[in-house]
Amino acid sequence: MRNGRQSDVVGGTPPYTVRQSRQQMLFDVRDGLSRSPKQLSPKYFYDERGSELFEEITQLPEYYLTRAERLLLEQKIAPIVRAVQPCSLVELGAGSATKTHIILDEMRANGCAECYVPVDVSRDFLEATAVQLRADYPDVQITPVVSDITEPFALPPVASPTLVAFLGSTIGNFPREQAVRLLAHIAGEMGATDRFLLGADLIKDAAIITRAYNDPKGVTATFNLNILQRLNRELNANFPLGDYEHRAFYSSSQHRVEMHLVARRAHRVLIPEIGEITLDKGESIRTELSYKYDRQAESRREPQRGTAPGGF
Ligand code: AVJ
Repeated sequence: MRNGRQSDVVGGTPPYTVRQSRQQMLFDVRDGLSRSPKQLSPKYFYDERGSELFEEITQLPEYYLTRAERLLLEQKIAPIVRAVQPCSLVELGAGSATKTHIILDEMRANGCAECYVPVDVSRDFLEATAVQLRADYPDVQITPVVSDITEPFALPPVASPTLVAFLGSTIGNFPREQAVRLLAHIAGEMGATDRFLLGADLIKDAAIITRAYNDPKGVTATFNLNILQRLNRELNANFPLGDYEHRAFYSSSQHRVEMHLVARRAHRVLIPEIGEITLDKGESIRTELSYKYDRQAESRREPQRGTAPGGF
């Protein structure tokens, strides 16, 4: 990897930290709730509770994404590692370490696993992951980076070649233009021998997708509502949680899931540092977009972006 831009990093020693994340949160919340329709960035789902709830989602029978990706990784990681010969693994939006084990084990078996750099917005989650992985891989240098990948981020220098993994369909949260910008930024951080591994959910039967975001146990609903609970806790807001309903639907024309919180009655919310927000009955706050990809369309698009498909 190339050296990261140090201005984006506070302090020279790991874990690297993002500047003023509370200021950023206030800015994003003020901006999102003043739009029409109102929206909140899905990156704010992942406080400690939200990360736990997401873990729970990944174990639901309806949520096929995580299981499908794990199976694919298990089946395909050997030829990928053989082709790339990576010595470092950078994992964007690291989340839990299950997939990390699959990749690091294969790297080690292939003869080189020097550094692992998990990059995530959730500091607590990252720290826990780092502790666990240091125990499992005492010979690998583990350098967590607390960073918001929706903003330009820097990476510490690590041994080449680097495999940069962006898994879990996190790319789905970004509308086309932002996704292209993010991928271009990552490409700019990569050296000539580094390679990129992307995990994205594919377009499929609408009923299967809809079910994955509307589980009968209501874990996804709780995960969705947790974003308001977080604003109540961290920004002293007074969102009446019981007055919001979880709604998630798939748009076949836009190839995306939309997740909303719908107000059951008209009300006002006060966020002291932002002001008063008014919601009509039935008005919604959009909390997430989850784009589904098309393998053919992506490989047709890739050459135009100046990257060659890896062929896996
Ligand atoms: C982590 C963004 C891939 O979009 O499927 C799960 C988040 N939202 N259930 C997704 C999520 C509702 C998830 N990603």
